[in-house]
Amino acid sequence: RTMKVYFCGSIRGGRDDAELYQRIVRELQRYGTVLTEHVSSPELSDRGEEASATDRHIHDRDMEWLRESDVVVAEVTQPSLGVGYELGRAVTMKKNILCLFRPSSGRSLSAMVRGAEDGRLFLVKDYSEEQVEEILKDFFQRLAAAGACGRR
Ligand code: 6IA
Repeated sequence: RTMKVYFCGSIRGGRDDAELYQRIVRELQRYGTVLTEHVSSPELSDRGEEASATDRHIHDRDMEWLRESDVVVAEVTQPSLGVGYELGRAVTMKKNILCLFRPSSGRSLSAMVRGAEDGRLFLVKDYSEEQVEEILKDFFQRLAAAGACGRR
């Protein structure tokens, strides 16, 4: 079956990188079904709200998608409480996790994310925008080689 990918990116934490999220999601769609495509939506502001969806609904639905997912890819340059929370929950669920951070931002990644790297299930990759394709290709190749594809 096709791999299910949970993409994380900042919403209320700030939408500065929304365009980059779109590029990443488009690339991820080559490898599987992206459950959280809306995170990259250009129509979505940092208010991150829609009239019908309460925050509890958003949280519960996202947790269900997270449980269903085979792999979690997070753009972590723009600090976001929601992304940090998702990563913590994903660790407990023993998901394959890839965090993407751009040092060119001048920011310094949280020790709670950088320090979670274990070289196996939790990977942190410093990158620049033009490396997105290459890094994802590499990551999914390794996953396939490790037989992690499609396994829960
Ligand atoms: O704290 P943040 O808002 O920056 O957290 C962003 C992360 O939490 C993303 O990776 C999302 O998966 C999740 N998240 C936060 N807000 C929403 C949301 N709002 N919808 C879905 N996921 C969210 C309403 C958007 C609307 C299109 C239904």
